[in-house]
Amino acid sequence: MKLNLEQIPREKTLSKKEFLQKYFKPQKPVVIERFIGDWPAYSKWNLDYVKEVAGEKEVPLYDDRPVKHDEGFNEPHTKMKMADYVDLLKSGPTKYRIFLWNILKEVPELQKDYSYPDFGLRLMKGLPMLFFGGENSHTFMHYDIDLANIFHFHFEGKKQCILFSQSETKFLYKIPHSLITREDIDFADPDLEKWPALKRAKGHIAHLEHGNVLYIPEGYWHHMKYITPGFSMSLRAIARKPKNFGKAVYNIFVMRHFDNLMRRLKGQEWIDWKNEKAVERTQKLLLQQ
Ligand SMILES: O=C(O)CCC(=O)C(=O)O
Ligand SMILES: [Fe+2]
Repeated sequence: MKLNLEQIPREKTLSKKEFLQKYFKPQKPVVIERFIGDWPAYSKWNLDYVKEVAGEKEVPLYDDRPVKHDEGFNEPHTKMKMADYVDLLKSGPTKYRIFLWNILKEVPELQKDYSYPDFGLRLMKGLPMLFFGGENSHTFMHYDIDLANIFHFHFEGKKQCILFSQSETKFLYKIPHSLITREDIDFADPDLEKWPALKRAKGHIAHLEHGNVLYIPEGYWHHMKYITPGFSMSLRAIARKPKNFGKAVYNIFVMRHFDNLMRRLKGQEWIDWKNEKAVERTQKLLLQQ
């Protein structure tokens, strides 16, 4: 048995009005295939170009090791020069990813290559973020701390994206006081006997290719698997639903600090407790369904 995933609709292109009516208002994901044909990035951005403009930059890298108590929230696992990282990506499968790399701060000249599209939402101009991954690497299933609307533009290669709305959280073995699910679930090929609640979850799936943009509605869970090496840029717009906005404020100002404090106080015991709780809570909720 497999996860219950429906294909995310694909549009060749989309007007602002259609986007707002068909996708933003009902909070549904969509892939727009040919939206950025007029951006210089569309023809210029690939791994060789990144190596050329940012080769000397030191980049923070993440692999898929489980969260440890003595590592802070989103702390990188190693560092490397971008030129060496691009070589590594091209040499074969690697788990190393770059997560949340701020273009404005790191390589401002890349700003000339894209513009902020008018989807009818106010995009946060200070936070264009890049993400890189090697063949077969994946991000953990998570949602973003600010539950933003995300426009995820993909460059070079192929990427698989699995999404769940917040309404499915009860089936996903969410870790309390964090934004992730159990890290030992492989969402690309999950063991549904071991994680039976997943059979109940209804999700969405899409494959992105160069130049495609995926709209991820507010607070949606997302799991990205790089089928081939590549990178993406996310632009974000603040959560509009009061409930989501409230959660964002709580996560940023309370949850994150509470979790860091508990890691310092209780160490690995805190992490282990949260992992157990994730299973316990999901099983309990399942019985109530
Ligand atoms: O594609 C990735 O590596 C992660 C993207 C992501 O989590 C995001 O855009 O919020
Ligand atoms: Fe994310």
